[in-house]
Amino acid sequence: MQRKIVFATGNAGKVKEVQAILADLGMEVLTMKEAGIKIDIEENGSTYEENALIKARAVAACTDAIVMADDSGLEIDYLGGEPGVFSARYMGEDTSYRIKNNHLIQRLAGVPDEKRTARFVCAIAAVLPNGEELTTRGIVEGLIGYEEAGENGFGYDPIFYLPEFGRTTAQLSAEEKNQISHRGRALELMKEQLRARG
Ligand code: ITT
Repeated sequence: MQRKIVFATGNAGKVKEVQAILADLGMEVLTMKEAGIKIDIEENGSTYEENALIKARAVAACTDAIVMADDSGLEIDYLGGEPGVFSARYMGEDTSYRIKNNHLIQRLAGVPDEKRTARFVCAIAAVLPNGEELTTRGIVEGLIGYEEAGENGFGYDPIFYLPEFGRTTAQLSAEEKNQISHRGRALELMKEQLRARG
């Protein structure tokens, strides 16, 4: 099997996590940029898996390496699952997460703990050099906090509170987050599938 993986993402926060989680696979993990691939991909799927496959297929057309992609999002039950697959586009791609996070906190003003349930969901897609396509999914359950807390991670991490840790995912170390996160779980499942194929 090819020993090189190109990870199809433009999100620097994801890249850091993915490189740490895949480190023990013994394969070289390159970003699109490092692989010299510069393409714009329209994410027009309606599920995380569809969008992850759209990204992985687009990049697989440009390289012989294994290609993986991540599509993920935050689902808030009180908001009917918003922002979900639109998490990156919520309030506009260029709007800061300080603004997005505080806006979500405002939308949950007065909502008690038991109705603040939410989850991060991550689908990982892989396209192998022989054309085989694989997907895995990971989920982590939590609550939407009352204020932002923590500087680690990225995106919605400062408002995603884990009752069992008493902290947000932005207050966890990188190692702690990767052990319990949606991305960590989905990538562990993907590693198993790759290892099974040698
Ligand atoms: P690529 O498509 O280039 O990978 P993206 O940021 O556009 O980058 P997505 O379409 O998958 O990626 O959007 C996922 C969004 O969900 C991401 O931008 C964050 O806002 C949020 N998100 C996903 N995982 C997260 C995490 O671990 N911590 C905080 N926010 C996360």
